[in-house]
Amino acid sequence: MVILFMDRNSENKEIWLGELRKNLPDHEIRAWPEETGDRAQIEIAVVGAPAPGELERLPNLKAVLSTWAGVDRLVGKGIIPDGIPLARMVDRSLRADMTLFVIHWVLHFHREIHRYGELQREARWEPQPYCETAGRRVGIMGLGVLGGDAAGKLVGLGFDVAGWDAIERPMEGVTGFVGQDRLPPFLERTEILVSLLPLTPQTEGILNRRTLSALPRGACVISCARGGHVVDADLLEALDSGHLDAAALDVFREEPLPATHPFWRHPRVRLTPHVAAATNPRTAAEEIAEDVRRMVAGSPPRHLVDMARGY
Ligand code: OXD
Repeated sequence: MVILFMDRNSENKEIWLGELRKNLPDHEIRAWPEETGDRAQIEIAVVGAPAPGELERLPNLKAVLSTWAGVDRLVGKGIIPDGIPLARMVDRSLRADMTLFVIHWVLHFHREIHRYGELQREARWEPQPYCETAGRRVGIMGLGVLGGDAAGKLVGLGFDVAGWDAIERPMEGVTGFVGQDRLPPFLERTEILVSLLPLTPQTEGILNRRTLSALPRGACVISCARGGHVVDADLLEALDSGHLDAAALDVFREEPLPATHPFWRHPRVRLTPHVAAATNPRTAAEEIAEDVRRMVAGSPPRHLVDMARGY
């Protein structure tokens, strides 16, 4: 098969091409735009950020494989030609990194490290009230590949974990809350909230004044999926009023986050530049190779996106 690797801004282009060629020695891997060649020969596009309109120009395209776990930049934007299946990236390395990132912040907030940081600056020796791990209520929004992994590992560490999702995804040890109606009780019991939802029209702005105020006073928020989940002004208000204790933010509506954004200097915000978990070309190329082999054998790729649902 002829496979086109398309990414307008991948810093890792050469690494990706090397890994794809290593894992798919019997297939031809071309780099967009310089090696595109005869467009009619291309059957699979492996895309990060494809140029708008480019995929429409591939008349024999059979599937688009995303190098990103989140496909919100591809769905509903007129980028994927009608009827062409899109698969999202499920990369074991990205999943493991995301889970470690989440665990880092859950432990940080659980053990009040953010508060000790403030106290240290004022040379105040003030042990904070003890909360045993089994009594710490963590809530994961989105129990898909990433949220499910983080939830399972947090259960393993002994936390009291609940998960909220639009669809039922039962998990051992995790108290499940399903659908809009069950969002309020999920929030009411959540002291540390982790957002690992896909970004869709239904989840856009889901962390807003109403939902944040449903969290118990002193709750902490970890946002590491998409910045579009957060209504920035509402989060700032909840932090300023003291309703929320702290927020760890890795993703933003605008990236890079503009230097003037109040998140940068907010004393209760811990901020990282969208680094929680990136696709690792070494492991991800193995996943892409597996999907290509499936397609050669006449099966569809795995992890197909439901275009109507948006993930
Ligand atoms: C992704 C990401 O979706 O890194 O893969 O945000």
